[in-house]
Amino acid sequence: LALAYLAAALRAAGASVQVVDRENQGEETLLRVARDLRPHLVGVSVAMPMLKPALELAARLRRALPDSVLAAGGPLTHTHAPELLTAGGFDLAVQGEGEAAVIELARVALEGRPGLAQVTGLAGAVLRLSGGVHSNPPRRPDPDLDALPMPALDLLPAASRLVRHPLAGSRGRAAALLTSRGCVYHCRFCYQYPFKQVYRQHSPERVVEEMTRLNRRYGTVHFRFLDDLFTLDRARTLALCQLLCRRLPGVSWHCGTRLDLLDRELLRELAGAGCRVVNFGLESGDPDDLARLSKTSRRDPTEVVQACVEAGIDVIGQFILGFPWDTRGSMLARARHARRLPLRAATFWPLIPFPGTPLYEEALRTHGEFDATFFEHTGLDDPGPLFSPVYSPPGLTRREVGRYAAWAQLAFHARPGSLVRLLSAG
Ligand code: B12
Repeated sequence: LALAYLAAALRAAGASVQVVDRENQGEETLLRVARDLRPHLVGVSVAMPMLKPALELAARLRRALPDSVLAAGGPLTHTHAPELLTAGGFDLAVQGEGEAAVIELARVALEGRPGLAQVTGLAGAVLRLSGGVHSNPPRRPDPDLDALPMPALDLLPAASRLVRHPLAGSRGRAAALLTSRGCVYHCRFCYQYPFKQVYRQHSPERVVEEMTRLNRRYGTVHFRFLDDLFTLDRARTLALCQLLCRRLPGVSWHCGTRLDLLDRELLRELAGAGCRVVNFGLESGDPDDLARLSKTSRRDPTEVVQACVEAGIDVIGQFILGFPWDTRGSMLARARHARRLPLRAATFWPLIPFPGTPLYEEALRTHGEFDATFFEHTGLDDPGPLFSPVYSPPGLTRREVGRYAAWAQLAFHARPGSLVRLLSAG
């Protein structure tokens, strides 16, 4: 979505834009397009699991396009701008939302790399100057999301635009959408960056308009809402559901939210408007764990999950294993708690303490096994840390945490009832 939002902003400003999705089209295609096009500006979107591949890509782009401006953006620029500039050879890193920034940057880039002298005025830019790495004042989050053009999904390759999804039917494809940006909570495992902490939302009209266009153009009947907190504003959620019932009956969708942002009436409305699945980061069933994660909720998970099921909405629960204070017993208890909940599916993730999160600092202080620079030597092409843990609490090895996560997953899904629920998805 980031690429599609940036492309839409540039296109609305009159630029000619080409998007290449390295994940789906591969790096060779990306480099071939870059060589053929010789663009003024190449922007690369970087999140933590992509640091290593992004640095390697930047070096190849630099060799292929010595005169183009190379810019990095995305969540990682908030903690790793110096690395992107020095190890990666990016000309600059842009922190914060990119829609306005990329237009200003494109104007500067028309003059090629010498024009970069002017980006000293670009809010949110971090760049190399003779005196070292220099950070401009921060960029303010865009206050009016509806003023942003809709993401230019038409510029993405088909495979990135829509993905297969069980709820989209056998031939159907699902589209991703954001109806809000930001989050008001501060869970200690989550990467917090300035613009994420300012919650803003699209109007229900704009959301339904975007869905209607996707439905007409691509026949999309299932939508994935990627918001951090889809139901934070109850009144807006209700208004959105009512509008969806009137304007797009028959579509289905799924979203993610918190236990304490749902009630029975809201659940009825969500279900009536096409919500089929809600995804919760449940993390743990033990209130002490949740307090240590700064993720307290006064709601009982069993009661909320049951209310979802009664409303006709399936629930997927995400759990974490390997907190700095975890023991074998506490991990087993967490897996047992998950099995007692009427969930459609559950995922048990080994904790990845990401730099920029309070849990990273805590993991460094405990004397567990911690490959604290894992992101420097791994990437999505090598999804090791997503499956084999980078951290284990004192008294446990990383391999053990990985085995507990695999076992918890198996024990959850190998039950006959759970298998039936999983296979009947859709
Ligand atoms: C949807 C999502 C997923 C999806 C899809 C991921 C994907 N690859 O598309 C799934 C569920 C698969 C997922 C998985 C993971 N995710 Co995730 N995910 C998100 C989420 C909720 C939304 C991403 C999104 O589309 N945002 C909307 C776009 C518009 O925002 P954006 O990407 O930040 O882009 C804006 C700016 O950053 C900027 N910008 C971006 N690129 C560029 C480039 C240039 C040149 C410029 C100028 C500007 C610019 O402009 C954009 C528009 O304003 C974010 C949290 C969030 N709210 O953003 C986490 C988030 C990106 N995920 C995160 C993590 C940690 C993961 C996992 C590693 C989790 C795990 N432990 O397994 C995995 C990694 C797998 C992977 N393939 O990447 C972290 C990344 C932290 C970091 N330091 O990089 C985030 C930020 C959550 C968090 N707060 O901790 N994720």
